[in-house]
Amino acid sequence: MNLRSLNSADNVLILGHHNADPDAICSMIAFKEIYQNLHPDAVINMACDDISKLSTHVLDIFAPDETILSEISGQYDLVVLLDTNSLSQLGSLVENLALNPENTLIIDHHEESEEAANIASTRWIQSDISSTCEMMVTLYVDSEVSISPRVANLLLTGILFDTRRFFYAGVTTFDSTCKLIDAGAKYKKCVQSLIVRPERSERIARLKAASRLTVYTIDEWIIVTSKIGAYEASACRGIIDLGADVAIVGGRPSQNKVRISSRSTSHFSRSTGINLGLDVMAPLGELIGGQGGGHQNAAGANGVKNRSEALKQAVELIRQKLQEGTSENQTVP
Ligand SMILES: [Mn+2]
Repeated sequence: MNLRSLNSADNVLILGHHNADPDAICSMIAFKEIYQNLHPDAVINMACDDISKLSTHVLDIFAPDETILSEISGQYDLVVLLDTNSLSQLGSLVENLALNPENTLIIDHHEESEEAANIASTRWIQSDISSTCEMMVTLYVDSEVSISPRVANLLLTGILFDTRRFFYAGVTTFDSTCKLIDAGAKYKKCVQSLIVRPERSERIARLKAASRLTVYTIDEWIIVTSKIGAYEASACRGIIDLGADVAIVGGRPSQNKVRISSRSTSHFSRSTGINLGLDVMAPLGELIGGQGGGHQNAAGANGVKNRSEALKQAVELIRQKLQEGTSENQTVP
C-alpha cells in the first residue's frame, strides 16, 4: 500500500484496539510518523480506550513524548484503524465516533470481520502476517519513506511482542526485522523493553503460593492447588512455569470475598478437551456463592465463601472429566 496515492487529510485520527498491546501502540506511532512525513501540516491524533501495562512500559522507553488519547471528540477527515478491524474492539471510543467509510482506512492482520467492509472502503487486511508492525514496514517501503531509528525500535518491539519473540514468525517477519535493524533498531533494547519484573508484593504472593502447594497426580497429569491473599492469576502462571499441568489458586482479597483462578497448559487442554471455564469454574460458582467462567486455559470464579472446598471440588471436577474421557475413549470401536 502506497500512502502517497491516498487523498491528503488535514485532521487525522489513528485508533487502536482497547487494552492496546505493543503491536497496536507501536504501529499507531509508526503510522503517525509516516503520515506526518508525507503531510507535514496535518493534525494527527492517536486514541485507544486503554493501554496495556506492557505498552506503557514500551512507550516510556521509546516514545515518552507521545500522547495517546483515551477519549475522542470532533470531526476527522481520515480515521485509521490499526491492529483491529471490528468496532467492538474499540471499546468505549465507539460511542463518540462518527465513521464515514469513505474516510476510513483499516490496516490489520486479524481475520476480516463481517462488518469491516461497512467500516472502511479502504482496507488492507492480511491475516497471514504475524503483526501489524510488519505491515507498517511494508507501508514505509511502498511509500518510499525512510524509517527513523525511533520508529524502527518501536516496530521491532511490536513484532517481537506479537510473534512471541519469533515463535509465530513468517518470512515477512524476518525480512521486516532485517530492514528495521538496518534502520537503526537495537534488538537487545527491544527485547528488554518487553520484560517487566512484577512488583515486589506480586513476587512475594507467587512465592507464598508456591510454598503452600497441594499436588494431585491423576493419570499422567499434575494438578496443583494453592491459597493466597491476592495475585491468584499470577500465582497460577508461576505454578504452571514450575511444572504443573493445571494450577488452581484460591484468593481471599477481603474478609468476605473468595476469588478462584485457574490456568492449564495448552498440552493439557488439547489432550483432554477439558475447558476450565465451562467444565470447572462455571460449576464452582454456586459452591462459593458467586459465579464462574472463562476460557479453555484460563478461567476464574468470584464468590463469598467455601474457598478450601472449592479448590478440592475443582480437582474432583477435573478427575471426573478425565474419567469420563477415558471411558468414552474405551467405548469407541
Ligand atoms: Mn497484532
